[in-house]
Amino acid sequence: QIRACIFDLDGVIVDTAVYHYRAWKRLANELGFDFTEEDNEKLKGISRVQSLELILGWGGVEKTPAEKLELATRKNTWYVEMIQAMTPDEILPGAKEFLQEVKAAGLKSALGSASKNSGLILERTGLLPFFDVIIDGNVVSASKPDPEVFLKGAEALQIPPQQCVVFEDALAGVQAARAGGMKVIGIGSPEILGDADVVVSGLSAFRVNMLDAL
Ligand code: B16
Ligand code: MG
Repeated sequence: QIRACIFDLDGVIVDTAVYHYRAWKRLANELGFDFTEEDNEKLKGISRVQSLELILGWGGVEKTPAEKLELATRKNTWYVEMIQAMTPDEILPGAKEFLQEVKAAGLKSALGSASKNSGLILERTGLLPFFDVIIDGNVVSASKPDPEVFLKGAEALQIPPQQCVVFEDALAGVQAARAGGMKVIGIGSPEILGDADVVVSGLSAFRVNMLDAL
């Protein structure tokens, strides 16, 4: 019996990957190299510092820890400028309706995101009231596929992991949910997220009553 839903943010509720891409690309360009939108796929679900390490590797650029901190901060300033301007129109199809359905069914909701900017994004899109608990990059030390983010969500909701279901678009996130002993709904393609209990194209293709079959 599922009693709580834990949602990843980027790729499940909103598509902030495009803004991450624009900001990281600008940084790479300032450092004298470029990377493709295909490369950007590898940054989904990965923390800010890990993303920077990968990008510097692609450009063959070496930096000191202090320089890395400055670069990550510079990128985040541009990123925050863009997400400040987000509106409810940017909620992914079906996400708000599904969050409403979850609430109406009496289930609990938590956010389980790697982002340190999740509060701002939920506020700008008007989704903050739908979450009982927010677990994000500000309170988590181990990145997905480590289950910490989702286990902290379950703990804060006071619901056993076995009674939680995670909604994730990244392979590392599906693995994290599994490692935490939770059910998982993959959002995206079955080729990549095959490890999930069910894979759907988006939340518009999912209904609360489908949780009964898990
Ligand atoms: P920030 P999620 C992740 O969000 C993004 O997918 C990933 O690209 C980003 O690097 C990470 O958040 C950290 O974001 O720089 O805002 O702290 O998919 O875990 O909701
Ligand atoms: Mg994601």
